[in-house]
Amino acid sequence: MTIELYNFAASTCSQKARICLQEKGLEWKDHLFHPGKGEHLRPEYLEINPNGVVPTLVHDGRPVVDSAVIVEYLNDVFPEPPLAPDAPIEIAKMRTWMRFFEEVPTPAVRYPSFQKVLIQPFKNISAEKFERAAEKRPLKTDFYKRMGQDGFSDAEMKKAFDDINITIVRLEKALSAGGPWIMGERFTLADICVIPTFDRMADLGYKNMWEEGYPAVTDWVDRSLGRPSVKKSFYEGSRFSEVYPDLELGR
Ligand SMILES: N[C@@H](CCC(=O)N[C@@H](CS)C(=O)NCC(=O)O)C(=O)O
Repeated sequence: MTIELYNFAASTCSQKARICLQEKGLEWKDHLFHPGKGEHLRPEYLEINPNGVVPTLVHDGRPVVDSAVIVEYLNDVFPEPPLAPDAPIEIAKMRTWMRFFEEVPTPAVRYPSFQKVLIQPFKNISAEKFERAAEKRPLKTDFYKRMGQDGFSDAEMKKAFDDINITIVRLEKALSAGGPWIMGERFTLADICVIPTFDRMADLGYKNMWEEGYPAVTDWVDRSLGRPSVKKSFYEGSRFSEVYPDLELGR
């Protein structure tokens, strides 16, 4: 049996897959790409992930793409320890959280990530070179073009922060009524699919968004980041503040 993972160190979607692999106690062959080198856009990689993004899991030679699908797949194929509730109605609730994370905070966190950090290499290249870089992205051309070389508009940034805020408010309600995890007693795929977003926001200097006024979320973030699986997944070099110390991001 072989498990391989194509990923970036500092990618929230890759972190989800790594946390899940760690929770399951699995070993894998790590194909660590560097975003600046463009390995994720090469034809041989596009054969296994036509979206030109990481992560991709390859299990016994068969690729599985999309982080939320990857974690569900791992939980199906390697059921122990379980990372989903037992009752179908509870599984549906967990998936509702996962869908919400996919649609709301996961896209939102890209805005401050690019605005503060990932835009840097694009700032001082020619307009033609930037255009080519945007065009190369199978699913992200529009996102790159909207960012441009000067960054997103105030309106786009506001919407992103509003979406993170909605997530915090909803989680506060759920966690203060139950906990210690999103689905209650059991740590599940729902926690895995959103904790990297919170770590990223903290890394970019925005943890006051929950530390001021949302105690249940604050405790849950600390508890999550303290789990061995999460600690191992955020190894040295998997946070922007470590990769780009000069940006003084504020963790
Ligand atoms: N829906 C995908 C999204 C993956 C994604 O957007 N990955 C980012 C890193 S977090 C990426 O590969 N970006 C490449 C690029 O911007 O060129 C998933 O959850 O796996």
